[in-house]
Amino acid sequence: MDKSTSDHILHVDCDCFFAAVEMRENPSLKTIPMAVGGDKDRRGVLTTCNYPAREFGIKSAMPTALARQLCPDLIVLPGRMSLYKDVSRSVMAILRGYSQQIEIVSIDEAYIKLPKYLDSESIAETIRIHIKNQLGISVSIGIADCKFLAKVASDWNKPDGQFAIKPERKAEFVKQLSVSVIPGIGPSFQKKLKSIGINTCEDAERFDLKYLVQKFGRSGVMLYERCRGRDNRELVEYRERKSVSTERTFSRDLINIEQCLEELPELIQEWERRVSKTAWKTDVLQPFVKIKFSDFTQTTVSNHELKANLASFRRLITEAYERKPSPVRLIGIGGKFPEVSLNQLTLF
Ligand code: TTP
Ligand code: MG
Repeated sequence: MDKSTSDHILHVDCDCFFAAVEMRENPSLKTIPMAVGGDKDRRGVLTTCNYPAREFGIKSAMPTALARQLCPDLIVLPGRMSLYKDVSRSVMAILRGYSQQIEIVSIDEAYIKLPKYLDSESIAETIRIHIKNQLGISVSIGIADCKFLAKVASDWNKPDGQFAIKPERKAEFVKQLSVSVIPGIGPSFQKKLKSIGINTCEDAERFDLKYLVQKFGRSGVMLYERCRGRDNRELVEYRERKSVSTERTFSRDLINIEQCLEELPELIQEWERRVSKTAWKTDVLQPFVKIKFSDFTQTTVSNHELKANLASFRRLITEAYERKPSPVRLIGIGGKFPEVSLNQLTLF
């Protein structure tokens, strides 16, 4: 049993992601230097490369022509974004199986939160094996009590590894970190910090909050917190949208069903406008309605056998009203999306 006092944050990052997917599709690429990116003749750059290519000093965002100078045998593939997106969705679906609290940060990385009583290190190991067996690519995982340190930790034993910053080792671990690993501290900020003698988190810890704020404003507060290993940012969760609805509260209560039905065309117009911003068409949605009466009680009616349109909304409103024929102060209408598996959703 883990004795930590706060929940665990896991940062999961795929190893050389686009290249890993290409190596899965063609295993003969595994041991030779390869990259994914634009052609050198068109002044292209690389998106990423596999680990054998990294031994030549090749990196993401490097011009392809330069990469070929470093490694003349480098294989450069053009890239297949829709395949990478598919694999990404599968990675995220697997992670969601381990925690409902998930923040998808980019195509190949996400944070998940696990309750403090769980053994985060063995779960991380299980996740790595699960992803490898099911998808044929590897991920690295960092474990800590906050996002910033979990992200630093996922780089520690990359590729195909994991690293946990245990609460009792945290202070010591943070001290030796270069301030450059703190998200939000870019090269120009780093230069300014260097000029006042700050290279590591331990250096930064010697400056008091007032000084850092006067000199760097909000970034000073951030530096003050991070160099002590503190980061209280919550996960920004991606929530699947399940329905689209709209409602209206009337300035004067509606006193019979005819008045209620008269309001429908305008409500539907607004609702259709909202639906048009989603991937769905109105007639595949399952209609539901809500009525709030003047005594503030409310009732909802839905019917998954109907298609959402004027006729079905009329029918549901009538049904709702008849449950309690009394003055109405609010009407809401909506449509529920059909259930689809996670793999079919477009996340990006
Ligand atoms: P990263 O996680 O930054 O890199 P990576 O997964 O390739 O390698 P690592 O093992 O170090 O994590 O980015 C994820 C993917 O995003 C990467 O495979 C390709 C794409 N990408 C770009 O398209 N352009 C870029 O400049 C970078 C950095 C990444
Ligand atoms: Mg990655």
